[in-house]
Amino acid sequence: MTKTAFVTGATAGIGEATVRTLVASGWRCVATGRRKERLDALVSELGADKVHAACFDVRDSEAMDAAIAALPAEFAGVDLLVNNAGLAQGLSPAQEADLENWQTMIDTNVTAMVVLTRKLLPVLIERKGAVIAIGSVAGNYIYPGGNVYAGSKAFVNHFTLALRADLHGTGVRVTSIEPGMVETEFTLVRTGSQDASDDLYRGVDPMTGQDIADMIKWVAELPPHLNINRLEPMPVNQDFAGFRVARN
Ligand code: NDP
Ligand code: 8X3
Repeated sequence: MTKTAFVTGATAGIGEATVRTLVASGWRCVATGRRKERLDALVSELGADKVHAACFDVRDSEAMDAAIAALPAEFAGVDLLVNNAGLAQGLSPAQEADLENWQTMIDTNVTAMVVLTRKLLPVLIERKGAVIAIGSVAGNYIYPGGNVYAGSKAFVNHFTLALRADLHGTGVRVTSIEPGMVETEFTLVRTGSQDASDDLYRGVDPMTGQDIADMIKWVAELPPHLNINRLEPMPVNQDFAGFRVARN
C-alpha cells in the first residue's frame, strides 16, 4: 500500500531532496513551503498523483488548518510527518542580536513545529505512523552566535524525544535527526549572502540535502518493530570540540 509523507520545508535543501527520495521509493508526499512556484515545479516533475503542494507559512496556524483540511483524500492519511521547515537568522552575539530575527526563529522552528505535530498526531496514531524531526547539532553543542537558533534546535531535539515517551504504546515511531553542516540554502538565508555561504562550505566537503534525505528514507522504511531514537550525522571535516578560554 502506498504510504503518505507530510514534508515541511520542501521548496529547498533537505526537504526538497526528501520529497524526491521518498517519491522515488514509492511514497506519496505532501510538500509544503511558502514558495509556490517551487512546489508547483515539484508537482509537475514528479506527478500530481505523487506530490500534493500545500503552500502556506508554517507560522500561520489558520493557513495550516486550511492546508490540512484541503488535503485530497489520497494524501490525507498521513503515515509520516517530517518536521523539517526551519531557519537561522543572523550570527550576532546575543547582546547585539535583532529581536525580530529571534522571534522569527522561535515562531518557525519551535511554535509552528509543535502546532503542526499536535494537529497531525491523531492521524499518525490511527495509522501507527512516524515522526522524523530535523533538529541540529546546534542544539547539542554551543557555538558563538548560535544563541536562539541553538536554543530552538535544542527544543526540537528534546521535544522529539519527549514525543517518543508520550507515544509509547501507540506504535508510532519517533526519530530526532540532528545534523551538522549541510550545504543547502540555510547559510544564504542566515546571512543574506551567497558569498558567505560559499565561504563557509568551501573545502569542508559538507553533507548534502540528499545525504540527510537518504537517512530519512532509511529510518522511515525500517521494519515497524525498530525505532531509531536519534541520529547525529556530521561531515568528517566538522567536529564538536569548542572549549575556549578568555585571559585577563
Ligand atoms: P533551506 O533554507 O534550504 O530550506 C528550508 C526550508 O524551510 C525551505 O523549504 C523553506 O521554505 C522552509 N521554511 C522556512 N521558513 C518557513 C516558513 N515560515 N513557512 C514555511 N516553510 C518555511 O535549509 P535546510 O534544508 O538546510 O533546512 C531544513 C532544516 O534543517 C531546518 O530546520 C534547519 O534548521 C535544519 N538543519 C540544517 C542544517 C544545515 O546545515 N543546512 C543542519 C542541521 C539542521 P520557504 O522559504 O519556501 O517557505
Ligand atoms: C545548522 C548546523 O553546524 O551549521 O543547524 O550550525 S550548523
